[in-house]
Amino acid sequence: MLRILLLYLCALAAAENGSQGWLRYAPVPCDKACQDALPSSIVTLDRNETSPVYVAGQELQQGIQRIFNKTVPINYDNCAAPSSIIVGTLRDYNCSTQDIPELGEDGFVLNTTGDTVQLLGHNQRGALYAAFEYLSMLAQGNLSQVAYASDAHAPIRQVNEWDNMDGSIERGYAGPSIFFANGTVVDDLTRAREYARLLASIKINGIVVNNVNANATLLEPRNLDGLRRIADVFRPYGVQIGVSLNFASPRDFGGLDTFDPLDPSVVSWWENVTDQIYQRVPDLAGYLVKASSEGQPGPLTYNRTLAEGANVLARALQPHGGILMFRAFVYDNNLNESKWKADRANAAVDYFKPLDGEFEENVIVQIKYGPIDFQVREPASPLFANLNRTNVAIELQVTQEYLGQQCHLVYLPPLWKTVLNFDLRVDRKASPVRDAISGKTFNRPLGGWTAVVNVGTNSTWLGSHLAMSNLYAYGRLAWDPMADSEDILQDWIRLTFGSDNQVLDKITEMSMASWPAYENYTGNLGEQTLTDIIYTHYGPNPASQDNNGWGQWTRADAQGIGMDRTVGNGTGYAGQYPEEVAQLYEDIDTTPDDLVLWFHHVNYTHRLHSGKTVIQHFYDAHYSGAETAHSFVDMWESLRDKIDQERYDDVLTRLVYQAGHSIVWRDAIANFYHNLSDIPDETQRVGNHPWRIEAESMALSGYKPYAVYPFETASNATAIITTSNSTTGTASTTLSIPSGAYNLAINYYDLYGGSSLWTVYRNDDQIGQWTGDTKLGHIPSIYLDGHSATRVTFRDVEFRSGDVLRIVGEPDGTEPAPLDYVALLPGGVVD
Ligand code: GCV
Repeated sequence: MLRILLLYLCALAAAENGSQGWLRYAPVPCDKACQDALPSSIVTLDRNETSPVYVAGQELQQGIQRIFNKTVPINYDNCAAPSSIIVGTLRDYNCSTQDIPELGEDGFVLNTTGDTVQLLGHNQRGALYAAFEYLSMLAQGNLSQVAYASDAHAPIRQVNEWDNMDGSIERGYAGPSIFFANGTVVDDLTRAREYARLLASIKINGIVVNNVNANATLLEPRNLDGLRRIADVFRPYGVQIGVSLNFASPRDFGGLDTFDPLDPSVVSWWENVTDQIYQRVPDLAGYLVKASSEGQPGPLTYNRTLAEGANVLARALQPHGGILMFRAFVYDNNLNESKWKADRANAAVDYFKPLDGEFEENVIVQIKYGPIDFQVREPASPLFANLNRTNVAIELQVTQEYLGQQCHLVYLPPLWKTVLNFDLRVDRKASPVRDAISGKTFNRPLGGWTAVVNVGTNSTWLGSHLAMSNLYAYGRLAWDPMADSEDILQDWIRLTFGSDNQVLDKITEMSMASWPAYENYTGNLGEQTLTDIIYTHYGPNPASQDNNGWGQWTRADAQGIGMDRTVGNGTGYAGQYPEEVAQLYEDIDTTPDDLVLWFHHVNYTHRLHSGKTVIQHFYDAHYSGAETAHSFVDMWESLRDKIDQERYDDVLTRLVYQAGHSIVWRDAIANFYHNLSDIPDETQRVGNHPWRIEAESMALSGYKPYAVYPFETASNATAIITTSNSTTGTASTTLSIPSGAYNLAINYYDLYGGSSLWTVYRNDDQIGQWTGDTKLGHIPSIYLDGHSATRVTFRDVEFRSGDVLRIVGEPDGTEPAPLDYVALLPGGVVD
């Protein structure tokens, strides 16, 4: 019995469910010389169990135990011991007279060159960061001698969670909240503590725990008590919590008859609430506010400026040392597309530039990286160049709202770097965006970073093992934006999957190719992602961009496409940049191809710098992107023997899905613009699928044809569904193909509302079976469309001419076992 229990415990210990993220601390081979070189004790310069320095000591002890199987004792007052690791603040460190460099807030020294390993922080947080950085070296088998000081790029390094009080998460793809359920804070904050640890290890120092579309019930006394518990969990890891506020709370929650920010009763209401929060959470980082945007209340309701609204909250925070993150994501979502000069992209500068200098000193304007909304490619927000008397922070998105919702591998740092490194040429001088957010460009005291992360209860945190590279890299870049995307990635791979060279190479290759591939098979040339902006933000729906008030327009018609954002003839957006950049974008000849449709409206036959026409670029990019996505499957499969089964299988399932969905994207976008422009693909791939058999052309019994909307999300615009919700459908066809082995791909629709069962036969032999209930985490759809369109593939199936291929679909719930087409693909063919 004991033996069985031990085996069970070992299995649990070895479970690779992703919950440890990059802090797995897997064993690293260590011979006698290596063991001898390991420190023999840890000196922790703080005994307080809730202090980050104490936590650092514990982390070091547990990490070394797990990596090297060595138990290292912890002392609290023995700084002279040779061969020890000393962790603490510079103030508490008085063991050596050697020169220690000046450090900034949260900075640290890491020195392994002397008798002792010094992990010394400017403050407690810095000491903890040094400990995690040292452990990261050890976990990668790096025992080299290093000595350096490291300082933060900017003081604000936060994550935002869009968690709702009922436990759901807006744009979260990894299950429900780790903080809230049923209107209040959950009792068990174990996962919150593990998250705090992950964040501290990448030097994140703040977390806003609730959705910017905020619910005022957060301010109920029981919830303020809950916030106290959350803060208690994050504090030992040096992470301060913050909260999102609903601007109408004084009226909707407080019972006042107004939320006018200049009304004295509103001012004192906010002061009183702020005092109550700080009584429970004395080190609250501050507030985050989304005001007068997308239906959220704000000061504009009372004809007060955004600055007047922000300042009331900022002043309430000042006595407590708190900061107000005020979002620049303010725009009119009822714009009129018939007006050539209307442009949502203009909104942030239009609203905020006139207010520059009017915000209190503890306000930080939080600006999304691009002027629209986390698209696959956007130019840097011009607001970064337009606020020189206001603190600013950049807002990135780790959660992949418009970028595949963690069901597509998309390594994001290369995208982020296009913005961070973009030179705004303020006053004709070098002024990359990263300098605006650190405060360097305009000599501002505060500034920094935030990213919407939306972790959930899924053991992998983000719903996908590989997506965690984005969270890791976000923290690394917020500390040092000059760090190389690929170097960061490789640290993450070693920490997450080990140091095998093949593993390193393949995951690097896939990840680095992933954003370009995703851009290729979604939206090109600065056209935005082309996902469905009205519904799920997931699958393709290019038509949804236009003819509505949201302002994410492409202005595509039969002749051309693109937003004319020039000053000369368009919306004037290009003129929001400093002169040199404005000129660059004003002129189509100097606008880079990858943003040409962002800035210019052109005919489909317009020739790019690359020499291709716009339309041919669309076609080629989509085919090439889908091929790259398919190559990820092969790359991952080459690692079969090198990755534990649990993670290998999980990742493979997702990559196979992504490969199938990339075909859905490719065909939808290519067909849509082919249909609109009537310009054929030079290489005749679009609309020409020799290996496909349309489901509607098969012999049907219990199935009927169904016209899919949007048309481009079904091959030949048509699918089949069962004739009723309880009728089993059969679709069959007699094959006339050369005999041989084929990959049998079947495109179907996986709808929310049922788990249909499909079975596929060759004559009377069952080839396989699947159900329509893939729970990959993206927002599901109740329709047959580009979100629900899915592919299953059976590999290397032998067929002979004359064989009958038969698919039997059993509907379930409201899902009528929909089928689009089958493709019999010879090896190597992607279609
Ligand atoms: C939290 C986009 C998202 C919304 C989000 C909003 C924002 O519009 O789709 O879900 O709301 O951005 O950033 O406030």
